[in-house]
Amino acid sequence: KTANLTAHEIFPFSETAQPETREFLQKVIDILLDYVNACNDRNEKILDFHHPEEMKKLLDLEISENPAPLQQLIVDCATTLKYQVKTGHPHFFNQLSCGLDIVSMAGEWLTATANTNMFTYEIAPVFILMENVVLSKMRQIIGYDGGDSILAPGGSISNLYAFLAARHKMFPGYKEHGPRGLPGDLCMFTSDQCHYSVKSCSSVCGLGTENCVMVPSDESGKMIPSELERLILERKARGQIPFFVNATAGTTVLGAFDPLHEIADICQKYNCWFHVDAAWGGGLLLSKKYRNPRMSGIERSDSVTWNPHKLMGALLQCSSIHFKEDTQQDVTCQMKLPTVALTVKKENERERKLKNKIEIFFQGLLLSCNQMSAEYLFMTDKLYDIGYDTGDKVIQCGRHNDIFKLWLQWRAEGDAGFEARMDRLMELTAYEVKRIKEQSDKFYLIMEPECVNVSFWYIPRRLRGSPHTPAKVVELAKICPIIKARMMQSGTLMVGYQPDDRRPNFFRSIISSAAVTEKDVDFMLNEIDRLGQD
Ligand code: ABU
Repeated sequence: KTANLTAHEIFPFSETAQPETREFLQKVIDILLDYVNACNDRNEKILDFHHPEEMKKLLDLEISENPAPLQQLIVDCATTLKYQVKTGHPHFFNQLSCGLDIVSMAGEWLTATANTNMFTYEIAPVFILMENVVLSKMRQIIGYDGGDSILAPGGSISNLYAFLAARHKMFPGYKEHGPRGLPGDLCMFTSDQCHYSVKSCSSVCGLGTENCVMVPSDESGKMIPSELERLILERKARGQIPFFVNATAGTTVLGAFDPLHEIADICQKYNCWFHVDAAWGGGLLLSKKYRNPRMSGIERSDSVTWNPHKLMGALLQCSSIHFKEDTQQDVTCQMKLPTVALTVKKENERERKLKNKIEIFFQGLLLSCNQMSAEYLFMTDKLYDIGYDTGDKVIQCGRHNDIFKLWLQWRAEGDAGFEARMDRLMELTAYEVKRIKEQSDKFYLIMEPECVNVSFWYIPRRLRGSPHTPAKVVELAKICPIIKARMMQSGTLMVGYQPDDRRPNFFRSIISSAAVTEKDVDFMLNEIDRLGQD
């Protein structure tokens, strides 16, 4: 029926087109379901790789003057997924976000259908309440009592929110006066293994990357606390103001966890904001077995980034930033506040700081930091409690609904389900390490992993049996891109590789998909061996 129709002959253009609209959507859903089946079929390839110029020839991407028929749109949907990399396939070990959780995906479908914006309770009442419940649960798991949180578009932006809140809390004059509102030159600290978004904060927020100090890490990729202290003192001696320290709980490449208690002590000593980027490792907070000692001390932090779209398997994107600072108006404390009018006309610096303290207290740190009070959206005379409007707490206006898929998935799993999931991912990682060690003629394990990142080299036949020298490592590193290219051309497997500060290219496999089994781990190693034949 829909074959010759165009989009203007179904909803919302034609109000009588319920059957045609349903038929069109049903066809699209069939394509999606076929794709879900293919993602879960180990005989299917992960990808059908073509170079960009070749791919352009296989696709018809032009937007023409006239409307394309619905039939064409259905073909377009099928073609798009035909060439999409199946990140949910059990042989996809390439990214921190692997897998295709069916319940979370159902949530994303519903989210797309509801098509709302998360800035006000007015237009997203159920989703806003869900966000409150889930984020408050996550803060409790971190070990915060109270506090505030927000879902942000990715871990990099979550880290940026931490930076902004820290600067606002410590130097409230910046919001109004920019750099002139600062008492001096700020600097921040993070390990040399951190995610690059931390350094990006220093550039985006006007410190300059030279004032994001990279603290050396040890052999396993953990920040060295004594080096942090040494560098803080060095910058102070130069007259700078250290104000922000980022610790990483699960580094991107090696999966290392910085020593949080020792870093917290240093932050306390030098009055620095203590942020933990647990975008990657955060999921392990849900496991009694693996949470400690990795994450011990996280409860002492001022803020935490945690991405459910990584270890927890929520669909992209789903990233959260959590703050310890309580934002709820606490009636018992109101009495203790000095009676200073919030609208001081001619304020001196002391009054301004006091006013800011009071504002932060009453409104919350996030709101005080980011609020622009756009009256067309955040009216103060609405019929409901405007404390539920989240839009003025964030630097974006429109905010995607990332909560429903996570809420639905958490309902489906329960805390116990997520805990079992974390334990299983770690169990599979241990299995991979064991298999690598059992085949030490073919593989070289670079280090014992703390997370689900496994770092290794493949040893081709011609290099087997010879001592592990720097010259041999140079050769092993050259092989990584060759095998990766073969993986992509054969379409059977995807595992990432990269160099780091200490070594040239090596493989980093990630097990963060609930679909992976021991058989898939064996497949990965056997396939690398097959593709690595000289
Ligand atoms: N933001 C970290 C994602 C990188 C990765 O998947 O390897």
